[in-house]
Amino acid sequence: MTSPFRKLSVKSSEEIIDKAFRRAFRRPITAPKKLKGIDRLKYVERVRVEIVGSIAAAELEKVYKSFPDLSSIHPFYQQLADIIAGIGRLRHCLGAAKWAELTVRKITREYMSRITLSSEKSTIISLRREATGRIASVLSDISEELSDLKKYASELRSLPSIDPDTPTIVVAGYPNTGKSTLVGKLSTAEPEVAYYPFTTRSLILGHMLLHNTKVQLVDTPGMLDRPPSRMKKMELQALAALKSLADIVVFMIDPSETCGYQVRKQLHLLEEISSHMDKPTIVALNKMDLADHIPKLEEKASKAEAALKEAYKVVRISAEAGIGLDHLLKLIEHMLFS
Ligand SMILES: Nc1nc2c(ncn2[C@@H]2O[C@H](COP(=O)(O)OP(=O)(O)OP(=O)(O)O)[C@@H](O)[C@H]2O)c(=O)[nH]1
Ligand SMILES: [Mg+2]
Repeated sequence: MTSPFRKLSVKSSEEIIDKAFRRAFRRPITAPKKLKGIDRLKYVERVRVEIVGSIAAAELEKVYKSFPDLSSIHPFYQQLADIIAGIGRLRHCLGAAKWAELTVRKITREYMSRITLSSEKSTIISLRREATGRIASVLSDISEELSDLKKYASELRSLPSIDPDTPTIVVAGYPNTGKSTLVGKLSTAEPEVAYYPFTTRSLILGHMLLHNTKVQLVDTPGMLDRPPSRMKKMELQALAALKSLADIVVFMIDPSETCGYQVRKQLHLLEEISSHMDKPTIVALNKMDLADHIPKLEEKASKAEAALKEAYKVVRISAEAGIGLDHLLKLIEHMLFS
C-alpha cells in the first residue's frame, strides 16, 4: 500500500482561472448553421459561460476529491497531516474548495438560463461578462485556501509510503550506535530514504521477510536521540506517529561508547522512549565485536544487561560483523508471530 496522499492534485486560483478562460476564449466558437440572428450570439456566449464554469468546477472538484477521507486513514498519516497542515485547517481548506465548486456550478446554471431568456445583444454580452467575472471572483475568494492546500499537498505527497498493516520494527537509539548499519544488514534490498516532516530529518525504510511475511524496518536517524521530555511539540507528534506504526522497538545501545554517549545516558533515553512508546522492546547491545580492543566493553555490556533483563529482551550483537543477528531475528519472529 502506498501513502494515501500520493495522488493529491491542487491548482492555485490563478491557474484554474487561467485554464478556464484560455479554453473559453482562445479559439473562436462557431454557432451551428441552423441558428440565425441573435440566437447565434446567445449560443456563443452560453458556450463560453459553460466552458469557464465547467472547467473551474471540475478543477475544484479534483482538488478535494484527490484528498483521502481524513478520518478513515491510518493514525500514522493522520498525525503526519496534523503536523504538516493541522487537520482543522486542512478540513477548512477542502470545505472551501467544495463550497467554491458548488457556487461556480450554480452561477453557471443561472447565467446560462438568463442568457437564453434575453434577446438584447448588449444584455447577452454583459451577462456573459458578469458570469465569468463572478466565477473568477469565487476563485479569488478562496485563493488563500487553495495556495495553502497546494503547499500542504506537495509536502504530503512526499510522505513515505509505509504500509500500516505490515508488521513494523522501529529502530531507535542515540546517533552512531549502529541503527542504519543494522537496518542495512537486515534489509533484503537497499533501504529507501523517505521524507518525514521534520525539518532536516528523514526516515529510512528497509524490508525483510520473516515467516514468508514482509516486515518493515524503520530507521530513525537523529529523531529519537533526545528524551521526549526535551522534545518540541512537533517532535512529540512525530514520535506519536511512529508509535502508531511500531509493533516492536529495537533500541540500540552502544556499550563501547564509541558513539560518543555514555551507557548511562543511553539507558536514560531508553527509559524515556519506552515510557512514551509502550511497545514490546528489544534492547540490542551493539558493537560487541570490539570486545577484544576495548577492555571495559565486556564489563559494561554485562552491567547494562543486568540492569535491563528484568524489563526487556536483551541481545548482544555486532551489526557490522553480523554477530548475534540470528538471535535477534528469532526474538523478533517470536514477538511478531506467536
Ligand atoms: N565496530 C563496530 N562498528 C559499528 C557497528 N555497527 C555500526 N558501527 C559503526 O558505527 C558508526 C555509526 O553507525 P551507523 O549505523 O551510521 O549509526 P546510526 O545509529 O545509524 O547513526 P545516526 O544515523 O547518526 O543516528 C559507523 O561508523 C559504523 O560503521 C558494529 O557492530 N561494530
Ligand atoms: Mg543512521
